[in-house]
Amino acid sequence: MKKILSIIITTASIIGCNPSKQSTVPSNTIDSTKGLKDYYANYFPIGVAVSPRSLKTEEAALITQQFNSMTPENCMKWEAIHPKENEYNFRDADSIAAFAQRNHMKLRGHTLCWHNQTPNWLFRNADGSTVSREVLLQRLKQHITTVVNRYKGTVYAWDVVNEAISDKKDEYLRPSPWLSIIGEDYIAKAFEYAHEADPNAVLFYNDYNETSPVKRGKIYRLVKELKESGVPINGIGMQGHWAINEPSMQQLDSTLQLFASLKLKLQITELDISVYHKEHDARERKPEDNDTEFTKEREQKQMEAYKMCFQLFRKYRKALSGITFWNISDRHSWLDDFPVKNRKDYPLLFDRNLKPKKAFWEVVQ
Ligand code: HAH
Repeated sequence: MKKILSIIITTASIIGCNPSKQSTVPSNTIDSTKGLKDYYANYFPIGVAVSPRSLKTEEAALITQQFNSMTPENCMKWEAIHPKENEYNFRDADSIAAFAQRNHMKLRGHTLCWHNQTPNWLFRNADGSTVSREVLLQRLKQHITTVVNRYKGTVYAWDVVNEAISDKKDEYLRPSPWLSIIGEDYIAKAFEYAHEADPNAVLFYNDYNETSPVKRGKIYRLVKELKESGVPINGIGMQGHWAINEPSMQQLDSTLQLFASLKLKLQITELDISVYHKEHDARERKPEDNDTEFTKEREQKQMEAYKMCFQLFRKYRKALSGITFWNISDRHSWLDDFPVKNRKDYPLLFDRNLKPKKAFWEVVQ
């Protein structure tokens, strides 16, 4: 018997998203009238990860003043946009898409296939057993087709596969239900489905810890093999979750050089620079973590790190087609909870009052 899918589609509520309402936003939240996007107009678009809520607060004025591209931080992830098999929730993503269109901003989609922030039903049959390769491919195709189709013409680029590569030295792909149920070709399939749904979208493989010599070698290999076997992949997204002590200039330079040599698009998709020393694994907070002030020393080190990064971004301007910050200001960052739970971080160019930090002036100089 034919299975009838009843898809509940929640459409955008545009209430509260009217740009004319922005006139109520205090104009003194920032001193300069020129934004990052203007300073870098001849280089690359400058983007920011946003939540639907941020577009209804005073942060909205900062976003439109500083940035010409956006990425939804969470609301296009599988668990948010497709929480149940027959239920899509487009409301939040729609409101971000509408804001981008109204303000003539680019929009990146994040992300179609990932091992995190996925709902429980995805890998299971109704009886709780693990789905077959065929069923999971069918679900992946249906999801990608639906989501990519909906934002066709608004989302110009997609992070198609996120974080498929292992962080372990001797392991190539990350163990995940995608890999164990479908096999290695789940990556190629995701790109094919996305390309079929929107042949004009720019399709990225996106990953973190991309400046590590071991991991970048694996990313290079994966993307090169995909490209050579005719998979419709257009670019590499380097997340860029960095810190005051990592990567070094040499490390970042050689990574950009290596990826640029693939002659694909290259973007920094999730930039932030933590004021703490880099740690890669999540852990609980300890007494030693109590020093969480944004000290002069941290400010200085972060400024130098941002300066170095943007020097190199300018050097590789021909290869780079976008730099996106992961969150807007130090008011809120995902790093407030990662890798150390509940430890305040200050990783962005705007402080908690939405004022540009010293690092901002270093970046735009
Ligand atoms: C990124 N992962 C994700 O791409 C993004 O969707 C999320 O909002 C924040 C960061 C980085 C990461 C992780 O999730 C787990 C361990 C290390 C790094």
